[in-house]
Amino acid sequence: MKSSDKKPRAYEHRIVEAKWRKVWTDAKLDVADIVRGKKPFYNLMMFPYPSAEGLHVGNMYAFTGSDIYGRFKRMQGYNVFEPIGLDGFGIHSENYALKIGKHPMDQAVTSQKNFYHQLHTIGAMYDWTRTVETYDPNYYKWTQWLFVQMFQHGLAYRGTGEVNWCPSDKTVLADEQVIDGRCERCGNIIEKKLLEQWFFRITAYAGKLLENLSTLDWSEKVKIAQKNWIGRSKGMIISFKTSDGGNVRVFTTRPDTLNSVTFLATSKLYEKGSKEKVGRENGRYAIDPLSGRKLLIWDTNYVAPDYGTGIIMGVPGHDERDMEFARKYHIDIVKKAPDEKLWQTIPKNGWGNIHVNYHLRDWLISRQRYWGPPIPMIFCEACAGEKKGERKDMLGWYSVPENELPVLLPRIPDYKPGDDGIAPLGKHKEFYHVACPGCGRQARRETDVSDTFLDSSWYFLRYPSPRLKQAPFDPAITKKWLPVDMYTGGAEHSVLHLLYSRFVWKALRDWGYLDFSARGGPASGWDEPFTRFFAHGLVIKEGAKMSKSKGNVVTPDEYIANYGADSLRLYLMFMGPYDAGGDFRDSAMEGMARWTGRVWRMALNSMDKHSNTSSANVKKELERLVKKVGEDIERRHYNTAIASMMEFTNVVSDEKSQLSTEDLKTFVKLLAPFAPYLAEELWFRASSSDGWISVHTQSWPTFDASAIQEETVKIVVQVNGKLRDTISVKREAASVKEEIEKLSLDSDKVQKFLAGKKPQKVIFVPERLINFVV
Ligand code: ANZ
Ligand code: ZN
Repeated sequence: MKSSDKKPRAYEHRIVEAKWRKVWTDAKLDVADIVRGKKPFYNLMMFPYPSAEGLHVGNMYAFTGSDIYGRFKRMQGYNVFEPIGLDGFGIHSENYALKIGKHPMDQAVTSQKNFYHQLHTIGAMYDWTRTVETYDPNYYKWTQWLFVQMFQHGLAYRGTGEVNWCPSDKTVLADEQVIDGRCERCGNIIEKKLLEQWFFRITAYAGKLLENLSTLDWSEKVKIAQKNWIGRSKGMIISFKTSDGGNVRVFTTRPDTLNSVTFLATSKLYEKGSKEKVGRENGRYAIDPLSGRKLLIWDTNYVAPDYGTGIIMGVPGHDERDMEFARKYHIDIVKKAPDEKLWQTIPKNGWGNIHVNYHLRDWLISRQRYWGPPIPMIFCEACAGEKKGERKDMLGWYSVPENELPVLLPRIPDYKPGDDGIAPLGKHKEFYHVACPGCGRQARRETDVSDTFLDSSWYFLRYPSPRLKQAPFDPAITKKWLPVDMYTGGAEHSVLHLLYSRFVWKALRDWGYLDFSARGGPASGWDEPFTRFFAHGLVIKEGAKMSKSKGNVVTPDEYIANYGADSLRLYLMFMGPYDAGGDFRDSAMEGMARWTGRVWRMALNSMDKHSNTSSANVKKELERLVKKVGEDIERRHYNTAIASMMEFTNVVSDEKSQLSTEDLKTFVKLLAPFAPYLAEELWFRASSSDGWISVHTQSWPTFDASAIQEETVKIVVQVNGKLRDTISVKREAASVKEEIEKLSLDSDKVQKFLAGKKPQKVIFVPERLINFVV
């Protein structure tokens, strides 16, 4: 491209954006040098799931914040890999297809087109040569492979369990997908059903999943959520002798209250949901090892069958729940002081031992739905009868041999879920009739599909080598690019996706598929898929959560068309700190578009003047800006970075100010991660050379720390958003709202505009601005 192409005066975002998209694509600007690139930096954003026509601004908010960080890292000299794909299998996408009455396979094609089209426009530096779609057979072949590995390593098993059944979605849900007794997706009340299902033994990793949390650089609230979900409890299993010559074991976290035990309780009458405690005598009694007294055993509904041993010692004197039960059934209540010594004496006498229990449950992996990877397992009735099978503990079951993967999801017309708990594929003999891999006789394929969270538990391993045929991921490339350096996504995934991914990662490592020993071993944090995780906030629309039913979903398309992708990016990021989200308002969006225009004019002005030096105030302000924007990006306070850039344009717009072309270019670099198209166009115009070198591959500006150590700070004072005065204060005072408020109100200029009225609201931005609203 030649400098002579540098054309129009007005900023025409449509033309500029289209132009640079093409130039960037042709130059492969955003294609990471996966094999040779030095200083790899894997900047990952949670991939979207298509559950609507397209993305809304909430998605764009999330993607933009992640992209700014990636662009910043690239300018710091890293080889940044920023991939994108679609989590397109699973209940979200299937429900959407069902709703609009389209076959999920057809809808997937439409969704992919729409989503990718939109994602092309938002100005993110995606490597479009490495997309991953979970419904692509080349991808789910390896999701199935992962299932087979789980099976072969004893981590996948069949279990009959009381499962959460959603009568509306007609499927089984994992505990994590039930919120306050209701389905996470549709809000309907969950029923309980006894069904045989596939589970992954995530509980085998409970201890490691918990321990490693402390090594992670993650948002604290997310770590706490995982910690609570895993729920470690240290206690004791105590064994009581029973009247029929046997014994029962209880789990307690309070062995020190054994001296107040008055009964034992089982979970025989357990049912989730009932509030009123119910019990009946079991007929047997146990012996209190301390006093030798008889303790009645009660069958109750308030002890959970799948926690601890499923039996408890009742200590009404110290435990609320036991108290309620004891009152109702007139059981003795004893309240002796807890005895710390019991922690030693109980094991010393052989009555019990220390035991650590976790609240985490195994991962229920099967779904009686259509839109997912068929579970790659085969059951042979004949082999089961002859006590044969791939695993001794699961007679009759065989995994599909690797060379027969993928088990393709067939296109069937009756893909809707049924009321009977039978998966749609279970009505298709041509699918499930298969020869037994063990004996060759007729056997039956599993007809359930796997949970979407399995699809997304490993996609980040696939991204760097997405077209690889012979393995799920390339070992050498994986070694170079993983773990993910920065992961960004919604806090709502704190316990689901983020826990499953960690589990899968640890399992793969234990099986020998991941080797990071050269990078320092588990203790240094390579034991984890996501070194850093940042939970972004949510966008609301004029005070309300964006939702279809409220009709207030904002799609980015019209805003991009009207104002340009850069203005929308800037506006979204200006709403608040990136982890706090913000309220989307049309009027504020327009304000941001005006500022974009101001930047454009400021830049063109500066170029027209060809000045070699900036005025002193501009120089100084720029120095501070470089420091501020870099630091703000690092802590994802994009809003204050943008506010500082706005202030810079204010300073430059002063008549006495001069902005040299060199300093303009520095400003453009700071702007580049936020407004990639505008910055590229300005960079191109301001660069003297004929050859084009992207602003996005320039190095991030540095600053002279000593020049910034000034003592005073200027605070802008506004009345109703209009500049009325500026005051200089000591840096220490510049963040103290009360101080600044007092000083500002001392100003005659401010008093003149307040005109005797009392401010209803005072908006304060530390070290920057105070605004009195009257
Ligand atoms: C006696 C006792 C005395 C208890 C006391 C508590 C307080 P966490 O912290 O959640 O692990 N428990 C054990 N198994 C249970 C089950 N399957 N269903 C319902 N409750 C169960 O809780 C452990 C405590 O919850 C155990 O300690 C037991 O009651 C109860 F002053 O034993 B405790
Ligand atoms: Zn067989």
